[in-house]
Amino acid sequence: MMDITKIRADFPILNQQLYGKPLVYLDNAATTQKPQSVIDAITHYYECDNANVHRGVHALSERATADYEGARKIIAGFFNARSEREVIFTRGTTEAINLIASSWGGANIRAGDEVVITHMEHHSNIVPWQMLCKHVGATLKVAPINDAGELIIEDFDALLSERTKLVAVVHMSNALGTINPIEHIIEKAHAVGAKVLIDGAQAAAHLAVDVQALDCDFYVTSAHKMYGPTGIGVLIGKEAILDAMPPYQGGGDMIRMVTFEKTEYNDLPYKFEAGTPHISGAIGFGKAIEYIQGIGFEAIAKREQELLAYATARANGFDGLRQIGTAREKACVLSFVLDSVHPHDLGTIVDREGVAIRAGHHCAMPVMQFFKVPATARASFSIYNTEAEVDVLFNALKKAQDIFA
Ligand code: C6P
Repeated sequence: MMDITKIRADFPILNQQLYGKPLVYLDNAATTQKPQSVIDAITHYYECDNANVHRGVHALSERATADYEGARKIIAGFFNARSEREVIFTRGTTEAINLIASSWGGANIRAGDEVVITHMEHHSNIVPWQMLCKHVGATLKVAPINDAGELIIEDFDALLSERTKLVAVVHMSNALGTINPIEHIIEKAHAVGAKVLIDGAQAAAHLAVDVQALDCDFYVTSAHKMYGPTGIGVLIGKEAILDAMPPYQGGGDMIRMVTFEKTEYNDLPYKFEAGTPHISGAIGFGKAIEYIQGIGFEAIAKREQELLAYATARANGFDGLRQIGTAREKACVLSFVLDSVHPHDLGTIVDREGVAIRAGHHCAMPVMQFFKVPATARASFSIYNTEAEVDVLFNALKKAQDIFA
């Protein structure tokens, strides 16, 4: 059994009042809060070790480099990458996808080729492919979803052909909570010779990910949705594919030798890490992963499913509430609209009750278009949330409904 009181004590930000009411933080899909261990690791770096990495011969630089590379090792272990060479630090999921589109896509996608995505993608996994397809004359194909917000698997399968060069799919939808059958997707895509990119921005804090068992070609995620800092994320790719890709950005650290005539690029992973990296971010990311490992995915999944079941039952019994996203395989996101209240008004009213939720299109406008809503309200849960907090949310929703009645 998870000790929620102990877990909540790890997150200092939770212990505060807003408008005289206890903070109820239910916007975890946007970004999770950070445990003290992550905050301490970042503070320690700036208080004791601050120096640039890979460059200095002095003690501080050696310590900073050891901790930065130590974080890479932790991340490689967490995702079961084959080696640290497969772990590229990026600014986050968005930059990781843009890196793949620009570098791998630029080198491998040609006129007449097809890139397959799904109707439930975040803009980060739509726009870079649209840009690439437009640039090279390729076609973007979109696999449809059903009314529950699930991928229609037969239609996805039917989209694949020898023209498909890449399948780019979200592991867990931020707008719906749907968990996609990525094992099936990867197998089918590989059968037609396509590479597969999995957008793990939402999934990585909730599900164990083993990139070798999955056999995906690229897996990307952001630390800030995994109890880590903002501005840092990771691209994990198969070494042979990364090796063959041209650099994404040029600059310091990504080179071995430079003359005005030519440049020799550095080995992996540094070939893709031009410039001074987000050192404290990487160190904080490593600590965040250790925090998750300390709890374990079995306990995390059990607790989050309990919370989702409780919130879903409350939603089912709430007059005038329509859930958007009712997939059978779903993680802890409750997206919904109320008959009488626009999601933005709802967000503002529940905020006055101390409840933080997100209202909007969640950077997934095609999902809103599919469900014919301008926006949804979204409560997203984490290990530190409680059933009592879910009750506070529903009391606040009732209040909003009464105001607009
Ligand atoms: N979703 C949300 O509130 P970045 O911003 O690069 O860390 O992550 C982008 C991203 C990509 N894919 C998915 C599935 C995501 O959920 C996100 C970020 C946040 O839902 C902010 S829009």
